[in-house]
Amino acid sequence: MSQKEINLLEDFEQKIKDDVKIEPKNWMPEKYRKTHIRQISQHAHSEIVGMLPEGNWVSRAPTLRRKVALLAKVQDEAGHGLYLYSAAETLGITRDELFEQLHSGKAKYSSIFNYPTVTWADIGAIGWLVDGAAIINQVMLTNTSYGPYARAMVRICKEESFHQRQGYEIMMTLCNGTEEQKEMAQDALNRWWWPSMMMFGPTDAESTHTAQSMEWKLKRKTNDELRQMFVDQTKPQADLIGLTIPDKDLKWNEERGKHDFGEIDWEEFWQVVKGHGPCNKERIAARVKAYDEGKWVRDAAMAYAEKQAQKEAATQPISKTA
Ligand code: FAQ
Repeated sequence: MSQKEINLLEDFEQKIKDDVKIEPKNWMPEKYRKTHIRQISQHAHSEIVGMLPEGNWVSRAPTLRRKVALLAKVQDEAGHGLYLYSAAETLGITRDELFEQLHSGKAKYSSIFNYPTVTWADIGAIGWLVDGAAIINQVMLTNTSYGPYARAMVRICKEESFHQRQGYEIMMTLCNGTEEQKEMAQDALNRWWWPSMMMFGPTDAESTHTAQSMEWKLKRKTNDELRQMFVDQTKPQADLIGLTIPDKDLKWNEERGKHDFGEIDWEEFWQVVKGHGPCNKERIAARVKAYDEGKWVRDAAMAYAEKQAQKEAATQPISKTA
């Protein structure tokens, strides 16, 4: 390493230590750049793939009010994808490259979106549990070390918080309804609980990236710490609406001041991550179709931008171009 590189590295490390944000034009180690492209793009992919299971219910929402709220939520997820793809692009990768990685299976997206939404209660469970888990993970990211990622997360968290409440309100309404509606809510909780627990990723002992990401302050809390927060937050919410979390080992531990909980089926988690979940193929096929069908829109926008640029160049005063 040359003296210049040593100085740059020292300057970078000092910024991390002092909680000064790293910005796109600042020098950064190549591994920091690559790790951020990996995580931010996987996060962006999760947002837009996450639109699919919910989009499935837009036309079947039980009332106009529910339809409007769900439509707004699905549109929000598209917006989150856009901020995050833009943040990833500041690290020197193009949007097309990112989509290619998603479509070819090179890039991951959250395992949770490979499960089907079979009843209306699933929309409640996704808002309550999936957005609930997402917020816990993402609040810490508002304080992450890379500036564009941290700033994107501030707005995303505000919107996720609305999503979580609309989901919980759906569950609450079902629980206050008929016996059949309450059963539907319990059935959705039974199916979504464990996949939601898996969203936080492998245990700290198995996590390949946590140690380095904590050092860079990309992550501020580990996978297991966040999972524990999720359990402690969600259990009283389930109690309040009379639902039972499907985990016989879940109980309050007085000594730890936290809940103990059962073992996650890690075999299922890795199968889903590797592409063998119930809906992996369907999700990727839907994304590829949307990308192909949107080609004319991208082409038209590019042609318009080029025309505008030509017009502007032609009308520029001579003094400016000379
Ligand atoms: N699914 O070493 P770690 C949302 C992979 S957004 C699939 O622990 P890391 C909003 C991981 O990539 C939900 N793969 O990795 C919404 C790595 O593989 P790689 C998404 C997973 O990065 C709501 C390997 O396992 N949120 O829900 C998963 O330090 C409703 C080893 O793992 C984010 O992306 C998983 N669950 O920690 C939208 C938040 N977990 O890359 C619509 C930002 C791990 O080496 C509707 N991301 N893997 O090939 C993060 O905080 C982190 O990336 C973690 C994983 C915590 C997800």
